[in-house]
Amino acid sequence: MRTTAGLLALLLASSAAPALLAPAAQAADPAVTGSFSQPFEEAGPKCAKDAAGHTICKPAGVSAVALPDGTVLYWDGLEGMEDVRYNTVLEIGDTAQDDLSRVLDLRRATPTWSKPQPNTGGTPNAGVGDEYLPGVPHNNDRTDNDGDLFCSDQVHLADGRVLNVGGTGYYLEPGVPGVPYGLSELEGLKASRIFDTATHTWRAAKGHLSYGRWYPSLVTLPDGHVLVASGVTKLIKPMYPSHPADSGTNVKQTETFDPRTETWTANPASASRSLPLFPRLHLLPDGKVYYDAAGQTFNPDGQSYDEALWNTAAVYDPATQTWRDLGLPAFGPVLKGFRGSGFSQQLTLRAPYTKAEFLSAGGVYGVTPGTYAGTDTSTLNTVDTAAGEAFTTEATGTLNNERWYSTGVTLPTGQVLAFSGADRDEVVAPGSGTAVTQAEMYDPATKTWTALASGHKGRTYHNTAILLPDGRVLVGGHAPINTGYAFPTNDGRAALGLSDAFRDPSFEVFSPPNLFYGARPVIRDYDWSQRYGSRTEIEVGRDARDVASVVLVRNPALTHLIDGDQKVIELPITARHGDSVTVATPPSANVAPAGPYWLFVNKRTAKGLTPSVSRQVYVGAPVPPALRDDIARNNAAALRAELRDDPRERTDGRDLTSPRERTSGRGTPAQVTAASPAADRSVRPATRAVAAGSPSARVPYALLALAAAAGVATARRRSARR
Ligand SMILES: [Cu+2]
Repeated sequence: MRTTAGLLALLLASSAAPALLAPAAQAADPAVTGSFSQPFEEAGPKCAKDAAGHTICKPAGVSAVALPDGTVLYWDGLEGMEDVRYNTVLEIGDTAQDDLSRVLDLRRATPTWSKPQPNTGGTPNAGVGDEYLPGVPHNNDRTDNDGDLFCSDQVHLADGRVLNVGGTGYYLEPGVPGVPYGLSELEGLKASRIFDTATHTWRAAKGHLSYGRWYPSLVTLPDGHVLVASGVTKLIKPMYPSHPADSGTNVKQTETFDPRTETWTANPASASRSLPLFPRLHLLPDGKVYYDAAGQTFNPDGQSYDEALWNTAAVYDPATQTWRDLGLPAFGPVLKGFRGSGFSQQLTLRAPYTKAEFLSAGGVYGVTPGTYAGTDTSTLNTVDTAAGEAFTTEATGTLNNERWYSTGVTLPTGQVLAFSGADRDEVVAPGSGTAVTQAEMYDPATKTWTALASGHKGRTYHNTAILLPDGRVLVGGHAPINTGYAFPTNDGRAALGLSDAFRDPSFEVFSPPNLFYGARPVIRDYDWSQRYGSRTEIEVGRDARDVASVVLVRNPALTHLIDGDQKVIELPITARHGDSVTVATPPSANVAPAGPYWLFVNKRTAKGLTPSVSRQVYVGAPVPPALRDDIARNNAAALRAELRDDPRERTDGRDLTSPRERTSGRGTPAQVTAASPAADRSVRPATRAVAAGSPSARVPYALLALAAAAGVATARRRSARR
């Protein structure tokens, strides 16, 4: 499946030229179906034995984080499955190994990979051994599977760090030292790790959790603290003789992380709630946390004695540290209740930021015993924060495929895409499903799903899909449980059309239909650090009159179909000038918790909205000093490529003029509706940012200087036209 370097270069070439991405063989109109690139993966053998005889494979994208430096951090899941000889349940506690991480760099024509250090994320304060059953012998001979990143969750902190929480420790219990068979146990780690984006290194956070958590969910709170909920301490035997009240269910207690001290605080009992694994949690624009009545389950055996509670959507108030039930969501036109292994995507948040909408689709119905076949149902839940979190729910149009474990991606233009998955539950019966490779798109205007192009590779269990800063989508992953919980084999599977029994380290890049609607708008000048409740001006050249909306998209950090911080925030346009728009920044950290966001501008076309390539910005926080050079360079390179690829820019070959000159003589301050100093055009950008109390200056100086140095011809004629 490796393509030639030349083809790859073409396929991954400038995002500003999406037409290049369309494979020649694809007859369909990409403006209707979108388009997948050919798959690509790291060089080298797919798997090889190490000195100890363990199978080491190229990692698959089971978790994926879009870093603010423009690269993608990802790591694998279920490494060591390949070494199971007879039965996964009896052996994986020994054959498993700590999963490996990678950084994928798609910024140049040819993708490159590097290895973060330590590559496994290290083994900080692994909780393994804390919860052995007294009197039961165990085998924990292997120490290289006690600090696995697999089954952790992660969010961006406001300063360039990524917080990673939980994970897996493997052992056999009962088990006997020296004997590689027993009953496998997967114990949730108390680990909390920090990934430093500036150095691409992992380290332990200073504090660790009070509860070991396997499959927890994180949500960043408005004050910058991070809430962790759910996860299980022992997946197979959740029995805890030292704290028996916690037995038989997931971790109900919640904890809160302080990013300054890197320590965790246990929340009071009122903050506890029984939740599924990887609960679908989101921050509401009033600062509370919403549970979308969905998560991961293990049908038909069940997981917790109180699973019935998971059917109810709920809201958590961090101020009072209490939960409140909201109601039962629809599951198709008839049923109500819990959705397992489906995504939950927040739709575009619009001013006045009181209506939060969440789209979930696919997966399986209900808690234990649940169902086995993937569903085509899709549900829209709405929480009205102006009316005391009033909850409404409706079934939308159905998917075009029955699909389990499909990943959702909300686009800057508001549509939601669904990728990958299988037609049935591959945790209930691993290897029994057929891959669903067709992508689909939900239109919030019509509340219907449309079938799009199909990907090249089957990606059933542990797939990922994340938005990229240029508006495309990185689709990857596939790390299945061994066939029927036995050993991995593809014998006979092709004939039956069943999913691949082996992990897949490849990725594909999907270009959504909205990238094929004609020339995309170009962000030429903007604030790379935005404070709350202010105004910010974005220069877009001649496209200003066609700008329909400006949005912020939180940098993705996804695993298991959930990104607790995922949001698209539309910024109201308060003024327009000849070549720029002024927008209101988010009113508060309730709407946009401080941290990294991509700024997109959406332009009206005859076919619909087409987004710009984004610019990396920070909201409510300065651009992290250690990342400033990277971000400025990336932003400049994006602008350079966009201007170079925009035929409308190939005019007189003149260099960029200085931004100062460019800023003067445009629209007058009187055209700006707001009195905000940030909108006062009579002040030069750098001065203006300082006057506004902005923690950082505008980016264009470095950016434009770089662009000018590259000799990019630009549109001085914009001024001439005015
Ligand atoms: Cu998993």
